[in-house]
Amino acid sequence: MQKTLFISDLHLTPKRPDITDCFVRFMRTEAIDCDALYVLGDLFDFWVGDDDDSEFALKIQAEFRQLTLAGVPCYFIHGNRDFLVGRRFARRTGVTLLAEEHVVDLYGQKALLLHGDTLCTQDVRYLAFRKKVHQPWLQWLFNRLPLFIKRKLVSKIQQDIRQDKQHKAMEIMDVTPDEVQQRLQHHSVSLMIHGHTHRPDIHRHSYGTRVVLGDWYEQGSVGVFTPNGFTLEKRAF
Ligand code: LP5
Ligand code: MN
Repeated sequence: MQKTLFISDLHLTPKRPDITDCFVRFMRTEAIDCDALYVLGDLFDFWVGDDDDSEFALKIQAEFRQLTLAGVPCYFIHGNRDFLVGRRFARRTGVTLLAEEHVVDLYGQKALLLHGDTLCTQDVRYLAFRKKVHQPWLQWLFNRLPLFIKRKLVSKIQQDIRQDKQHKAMEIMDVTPDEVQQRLQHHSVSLMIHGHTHRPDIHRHSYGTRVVLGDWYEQGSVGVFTPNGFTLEKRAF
């Protein structure tokens, strides 16, 4: 059967072997049979850089390598937790890194793919933070630090900003409808697929459809696109 699979917000970490096991099962038994796999960001809980040579980092990369070697095209859009996935990761895995907004043709229907963080325009503190950490010169500098220093820096920053998120209202952390409409119009498409908000749903509006992928905190979540349409499905741990 023709199908294209979408996943996001797995937040893979060595601390959650249950998520990793579900992901490995998904890759080996399900993704192996699909036309293409799209990862729409936050695959990792945090990715400190392509120099991460931990057993865990290598294991996840090996799963993608096996899939692409088997002839399944894999694509990746950065999330807010894995914006440091880079060219070395892509080379090692055979995964194609896409721009932050990518239009794909799915069996004749065009769809705009993105992580979803940039749609939350009310979250101005996050967007300012994002702008900072996306500066190429800062990433260049950060990538040259030893791995253990990068890990320390990341956990320090994570600690420092944890409070900030706790004080945000839920609606601030959801997409801004006007922004959704604008991005669809900009790309002249009527379908958008994203993750990030962890509020899986299919929203149908007069100006288009917005599919939100689910996270992998308590189960696997997969967006399945076939020539007959889209379904959001769960996979038990
Ligand atoms: O993913 P989720 O749902 O938990 O939260 C996101 C937003 N949070 C983040 C933070 C990352 O998860 C962790 C960042 C670690 C940073 C390491 C940087 C290493 C340096 C790299 C240099 C190249 O993405 C959260 C959103 C939420 O989604 C919903 O959309 O609200 O945003 C925040 O909480 C961000 C705060 O609001 C920003 C606070 C400003 C603090 C300024 C610190 C400056 C640090 C500068 C770093 C160079
Ligand atoms: Mn995210």
